[in-house]
Amino acid sequence: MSMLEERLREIGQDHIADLVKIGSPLISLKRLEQDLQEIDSKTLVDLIKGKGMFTPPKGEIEPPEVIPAAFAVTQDARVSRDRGETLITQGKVAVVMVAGGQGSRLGLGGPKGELEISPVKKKSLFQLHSEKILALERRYNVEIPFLIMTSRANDTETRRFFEYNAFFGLDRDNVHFFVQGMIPSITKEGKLVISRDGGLFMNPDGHGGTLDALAKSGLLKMIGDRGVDLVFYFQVDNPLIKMCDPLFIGLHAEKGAQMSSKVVEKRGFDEKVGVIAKVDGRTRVIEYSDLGEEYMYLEDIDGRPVYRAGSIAIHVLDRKFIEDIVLKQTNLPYHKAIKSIPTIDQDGRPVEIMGIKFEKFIFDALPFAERSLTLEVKREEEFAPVKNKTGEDSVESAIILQNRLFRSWLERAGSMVEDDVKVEISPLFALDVEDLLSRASEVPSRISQDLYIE
Ligand code: UD2
Repeated sequence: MSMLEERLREIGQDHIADLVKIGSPLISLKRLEQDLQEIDSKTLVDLIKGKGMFTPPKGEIEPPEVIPAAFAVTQDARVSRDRGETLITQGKVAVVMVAGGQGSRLGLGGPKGELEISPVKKKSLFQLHSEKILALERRYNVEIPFLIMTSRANDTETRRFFEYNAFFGLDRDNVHFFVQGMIPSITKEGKLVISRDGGLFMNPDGHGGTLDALAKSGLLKMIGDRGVDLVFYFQVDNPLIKMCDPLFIGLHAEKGAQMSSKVVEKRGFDEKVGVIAKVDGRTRVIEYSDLGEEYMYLEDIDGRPVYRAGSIAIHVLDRKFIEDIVLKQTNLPYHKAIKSIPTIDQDGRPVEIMGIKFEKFIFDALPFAERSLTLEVKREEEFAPVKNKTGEDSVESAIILQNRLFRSWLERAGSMVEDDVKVEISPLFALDVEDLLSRASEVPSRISQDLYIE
């Protein structure tokens, strides 16, 4: 019996071992071996047996402590912002962007980051994020390592896109790509599924896979060697991201937090986002589907949801905290989803079956933090996720929101922007409204046609 066949039988996958034994053309030994290398036997057996799965927290749920958005304009905020700026200037901060998703909900073929999203110039998400980092590097006269998590499906294309666009002006030596892990799907009976290319059907292991992938790629060590203490984490699909927000970083450091989160007020009681809550004294994200109605519809004295701190997937993590999680092999739990899976039937014909996909979520690291901080920010200033083709959280809405924000900055700088005119400000001209106010004399006093300011 070959080693491969033996391993498959050991883990109860006789249906595939039999095909290997007879040398079936449905199987590619190379692919199968490669796929099985992605995952150790113990994890695989755990998945099949349903071990290490996420279970909704059972402890006492309480509202979290949240620093309100209004704090940003106080005197205290200035002190925290200064602290954040100092940390960035000292090179203590690296950026991690998760971009493993394929944008399938958007009908996109390639990486989501290639989506053209800015209102006038139609810059891609990748370009916007890169230019924000470049603007920060210039502002603070520092090099900021930019770590981009891709997945098997989009890694080559993502690298190619950055190469082709000359890294959008960034020093290519500071841009690092790392590929997230893959995890096999199984049938409801616990059987691995053969993929159409003769290996196993696998999917990316979720944004929770970031921590392991950072360690495996050697990049966690690399940033440590460079003196980085903090990781600013965000998702590729938000063009309004306030990159390395010094206030957020400063507050995180002042509190000695290990992992911090940004939130926005939920649009209503039942908006489908995870909320930050305290469970048994530890801060965590509770997914929409796991928050019982008794909590979801709970009102405060102003009639607002008590659990309104909607997570927008922006975090600061201590590098040491990540190291701890990885070194102690604190496995983040797997969340299950029933999905349609492409495979082949006995005769090699393509079919779809319903099976179980597994994913890990980054926010499941939160309860491991002894200290964490939650900062509320204004949705219209920092959050315009691109999830759908049209309607809410779409390309359309993200363009409207960016345009609206730039218009508000220009109006504060004394410019009159006519209705129905689109405006866009390059991050390299002004990263925020304060930047723009300091360059108000360079801004036209009246804007009557679409304008890109660079
Ligand atoms: C996520 C959060 C939701 C809210 C929202 C904000 C979960 C389960 N929910 O919703 O609470 O914070 O984001 O926008 O996370 N990604 C990878 N690899 C993966 C999976 C995802 O890199 O294996 C990236 C993906 O490219 C994207 C981001 O993670 O940038 C979020 O993925 P999503 O769009 O599937 O998350 P969503 O909309 O379920």
